[in-house]
Amino acid sequence: MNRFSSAKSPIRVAVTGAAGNIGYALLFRIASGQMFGPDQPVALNLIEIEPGMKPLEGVVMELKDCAFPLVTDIVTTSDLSVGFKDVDWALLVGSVPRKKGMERADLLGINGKVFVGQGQAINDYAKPSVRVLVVGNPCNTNALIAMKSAPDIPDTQFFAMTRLDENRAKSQLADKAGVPVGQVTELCVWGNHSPSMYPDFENAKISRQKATSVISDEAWLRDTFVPTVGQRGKAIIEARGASSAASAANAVVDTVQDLIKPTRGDIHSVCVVSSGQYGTPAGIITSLPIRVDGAGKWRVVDGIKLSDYAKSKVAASNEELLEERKVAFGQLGLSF
Ligand code: NAX
Repeated sequence: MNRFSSAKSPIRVAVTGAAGNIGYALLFRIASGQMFGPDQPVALNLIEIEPGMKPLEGVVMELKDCAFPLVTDIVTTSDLSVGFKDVDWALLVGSVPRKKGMERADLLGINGKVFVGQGQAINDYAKPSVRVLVVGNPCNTNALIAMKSAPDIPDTQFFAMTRLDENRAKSQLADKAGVPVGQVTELCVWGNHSPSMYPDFENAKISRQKATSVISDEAWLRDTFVPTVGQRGKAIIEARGASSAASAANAVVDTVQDLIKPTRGDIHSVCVVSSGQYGTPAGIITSLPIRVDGAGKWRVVDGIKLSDYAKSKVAASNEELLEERKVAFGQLGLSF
């Protein structure tokens, strides 16, 4: 440890797909202290597949050239037993993208195999207290597969990311209402991280008032806002010629922060294993409203009233997750 670091022992973080677009935006945020705090040393285990190892060398050169005082060591590897060794957090970002001619079922099967291997390695080599956040798509089902492949790690330590969708939704509402985005609170995205997700505007608040009383144009909320949030990733690809990376990395930082800090007042959208709350199918990893208590334990917030419209949107998104599970588990020979 160098002379600028605190006496805290480092948090060891594995990042898969470390040389990819999101990895490039994410690693510098972790290393600078934005994820775990300005006095928390971090050790980085950067995992890539063979073709990614060379670009990863370049990323590591840049990380070193930042001379981040909090970074205690950096491991680069394509060996999962090395990459997940003793990690406190596993951020599973790498995933095989859908290519031309590839069916959705093919993608579920190909990535499914990857997440079986990663889940098994996490089970065998990570700390038992490891927390796993899956970003690589289809992230809910990939997280479920990793969870099923890691029987010794509690299911409650597996998450998938919908915080980017929450942030996108908040920003859309803020723009429409003409307020700073920080005024939009209690906005939960429900369901699958896919265009079927439901950003619950009916329970959201704008400047502490019901969002629907600030934005009374219901047709806009249902027919413009909801699809805009669901299609935002596609719109970014069309405009930028590349998929969202900095905002995705930012959402990874937000999600980890949400999970390590006690929640004050607000709620957060995180995909967690359902135990049937709000009629969601138990056993799938779906986005739900959560809060974290003072002991660092997350719980699904109860008492949120969903309208029949909201219930039908949430149910449709969860139906999609059941279908993804059926297809992926069928191909992998896993049982529910
Ligand atoms: P890139 O294609 O730029 O990078 C992916 C990296 O992962 C590559 O460097 C590749 O070599 C590596 N990789 C592939 N398979 C691997 C494996 N088995 N082990 C380790 N590394 C592996 O994609 P990027 O833009 O970084 O996106 C990464 C993933 O995030 C994609 O699946 C993407 O769809 C997903 N996203 C998820 C979001 C979410 O909100 N949950 C939003 C952003 C993003 O679309």
